Amino acid sequence: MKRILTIQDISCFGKCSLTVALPLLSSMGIETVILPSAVLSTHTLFKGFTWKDLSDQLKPITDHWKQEGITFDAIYTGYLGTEEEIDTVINIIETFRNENTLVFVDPAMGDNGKLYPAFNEHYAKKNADLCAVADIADPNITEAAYLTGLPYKETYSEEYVKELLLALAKIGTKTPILTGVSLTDGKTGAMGYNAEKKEFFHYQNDRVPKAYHGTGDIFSSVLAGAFVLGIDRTNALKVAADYTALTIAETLKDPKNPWYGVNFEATIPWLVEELKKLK
Ligand code: PXL
Repeated sequence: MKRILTIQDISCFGKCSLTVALPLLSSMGIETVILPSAVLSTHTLFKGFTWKDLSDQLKPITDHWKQEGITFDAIYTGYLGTEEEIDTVINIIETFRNENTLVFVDPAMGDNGKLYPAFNEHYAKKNADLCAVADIADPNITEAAYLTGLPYKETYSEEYVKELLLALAKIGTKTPILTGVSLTDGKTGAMGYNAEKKEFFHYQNDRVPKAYHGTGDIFSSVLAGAFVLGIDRTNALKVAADYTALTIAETLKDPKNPWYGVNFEATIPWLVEELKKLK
């Protein structure tokens, strides 16, 4: 069985970060080791959330794992918290990485042209150091603009998407993948760039007309899991994008659909079946 380490916060309530990554990766048949970067009462779109930074725990926990000889096939990072924490996480990656380890970075820090409430531009720039050591990084357009210093655009052409991808590759990411890319009306998806082979690739599906919090984490978890399972990049993008779209559609069907996240629990059986076809 493959083993992945995922480093991100626990938002106790709110269906994002570790509370979606752990169940999704486990249901994909991957042993999932978690390293919580912080504990919050809810995600930061709720008012009055509590936040306990766990930066000082990362080193002692990972030192213990090292002593135990624990290794990982992949390391997947998500929402972190502070600039110092990003440095600690880079150290952890360097300590545990070997030539076969997949390093997947989701530089979760903003959306729709804005940073999440807990972050500023300096933190955003610092994330470029983490993306520099990534095999794969999957920012959305907002995050890519902050990472690269290129302007954020609401409406854009394929050229702009490619420009962002090339700038991300320049930072050092081997295969940047931009999420939330819409190249045709009514469609959305992702476009990637393999810097070594100089190849662009993309997948688009029908846009479900509602934005939900936590869908970036769902997409990243399934995408990271698919790569860990050795699924090729086209099918990895397809399963992650289709699962996310299906989950949003399923959530909209629920008369009591939660504003703060999606009903990913209801669509896990689809994901499990789909993976059987791809493995
Ligand atoms: O879904 C990204 C995310 C993760 N963790 C926390 C967040 C957010 C987005 O706002 O607030 C704590």
